[in-house]
Amino acid sequence: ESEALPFVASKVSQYSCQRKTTLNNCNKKFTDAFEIMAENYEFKENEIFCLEFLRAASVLKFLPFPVIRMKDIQGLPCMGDRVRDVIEEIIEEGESSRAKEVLNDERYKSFKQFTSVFGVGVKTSEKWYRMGLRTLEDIKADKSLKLSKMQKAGFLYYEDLVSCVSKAEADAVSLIVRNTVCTFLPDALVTITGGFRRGKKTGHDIDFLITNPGPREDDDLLHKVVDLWKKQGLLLYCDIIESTFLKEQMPSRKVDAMDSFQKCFAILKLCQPRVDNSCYNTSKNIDMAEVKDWKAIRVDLIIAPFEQYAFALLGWTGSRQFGRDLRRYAIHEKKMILDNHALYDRKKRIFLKARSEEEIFAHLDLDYVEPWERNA
Ligand code: 8DG
Ligand code: MN
Ligand code: MN
Repeated sequence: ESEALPFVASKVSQYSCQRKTTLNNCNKKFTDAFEIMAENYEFKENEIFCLEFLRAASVLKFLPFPVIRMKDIQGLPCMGDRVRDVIEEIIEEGESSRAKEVLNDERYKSFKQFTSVFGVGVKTSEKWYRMGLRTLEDIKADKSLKLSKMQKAGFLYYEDLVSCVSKAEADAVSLIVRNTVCTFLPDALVTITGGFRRGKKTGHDIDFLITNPGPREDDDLLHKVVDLWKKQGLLLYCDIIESTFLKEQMPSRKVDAMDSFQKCFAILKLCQPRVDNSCYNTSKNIDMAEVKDWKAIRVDLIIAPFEQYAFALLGWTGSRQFGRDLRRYAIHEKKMILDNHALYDRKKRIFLKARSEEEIFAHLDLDYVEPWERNA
């Protein structure tokens, strides 16, 4: 391949879609602190400060060397005063007192616990916190609280869902998803997206994008798939969101907009016989029937029309920061609007078609960035 070029900080783009960010992060000490700061601002609904720290984290994840002096960040984008203060302290003291304060903050600790439950976001956490509730035990003990169906499932399968999904589990679920989808649509294309497509070894869920090449469409596919899983006893929870996409709909300018695909947020029961502990079990006299031999796994299924597949794939592969920067770059540098459905050229007033992610990057005059280089 090409020769390694000397690193020039001032040439680093402020947009992560113009950088290649693999999972080899040599500045984890800094980026962990930034992510704590960002999450705390997210809990306070301070989007500006939250994004400031997320952007800074993304720049340092890209850096091919560990930062050891302030001089190392000279000329880099996204290094505002708040960010520099944290870096300076970590260089001098080995840790950030601000990040440490956040970790010890009562409000942060409560929000962190609350949002770790499937179906609980910042809004719900805020409500519970205002009611004086602080821990998950408080929530479970308060019988007057009205939990949504999603939150009930979140509490019911809590232990399984907070333990990460492994690559092996993702592969096992992938087989189930492919098999079931192909029962109804043999030509359907099922692609793992999200963190696993970016090469991550673990995830909080598994994301699948489903499309059907060719003319045949099946609006009932998702319903058929979950109905079969229900019959097979594999479905622990599911919430189907119907598509709200309108033909010729303008792409959304919002950098964090939700898309309008038909999708399903599900919890699957993955059967995984435990390693043979019969010796231990007989000696302790544990009935094997009581040993749980399955794990609850969060699965997202997204259905995209074939013409929108490349846009959906790009959006759902993430990372979230990479997606935000793609959209921001498209608007500010290209006068184009990109979302998970389409790309619109505002100067030419036309929609730019694409059958692959490569074509979308080309429309935007961007060098292609491989999925495993999108860990911004
Ligand atoms: P993880 O599950 O391993 O924790 O990470 P991830 O796979 O990157 O995150 P994710 O929350 O599962 O979402 C996958 C990507 O999809 C993420 O980078 C952002 C993108 N995305 C959209 N629309 C939506 C949406 O409506 N909800 C979520 N959660 N993500 C979305 O394009
Ligand atoms: Mn995911
Ligand atoms: Mn997901």
